[in-house]
Amino acid sequence: MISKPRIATVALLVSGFFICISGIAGKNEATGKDSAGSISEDVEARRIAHAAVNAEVITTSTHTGLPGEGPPSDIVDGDLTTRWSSEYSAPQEVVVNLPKVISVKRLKLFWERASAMKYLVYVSTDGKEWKNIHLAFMKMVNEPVSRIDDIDMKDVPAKMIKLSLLQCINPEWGFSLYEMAVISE
Ligand SMILES: [Ca+2]
Repeated sequence: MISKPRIATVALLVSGFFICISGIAGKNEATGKDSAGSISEDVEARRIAHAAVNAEVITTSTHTGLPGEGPPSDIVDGDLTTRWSSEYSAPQEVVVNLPKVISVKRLKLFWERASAMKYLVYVSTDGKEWKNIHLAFMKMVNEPVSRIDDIDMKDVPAKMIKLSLLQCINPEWGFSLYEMAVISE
């Protein structure tokens, strides 16, 4: 008669302890300390809609094998957490082939820290004649960091957009892009 309530009390205390532990784990997720919880939220927030999503991409090389390094299609998958990496040499090229000719207002390049210090942007409506739109030449920086280049494309008509990547910020690296967002409106 006496022992049963004691067992029940112990069981309550034990279950209370586990509830407490799971409560702490839940708090960690909410504050971003739990990786599984915070990553899914970031992925949701870090998507971008643009005119080149799922377009064909051709690159002169691809390096995979290290964490995060992905195929050329990662350049236009609309996901700011996936990225393409070239072989660790320069120069390299990226060509995005849109489904049709569109008027390109802006180009947003989301670079990983292996960014291009010097590069050219070309456009073409037929893949034969190329027009140079932009030359970027960055100042040397001490600490390579990821960055976004927002380029005014002046509503140029384009079906193909080519990045001619001439010089990496670190000569021992290649180039790595999270996304090449093509903005048409
Ligand atoms: Ca991506």
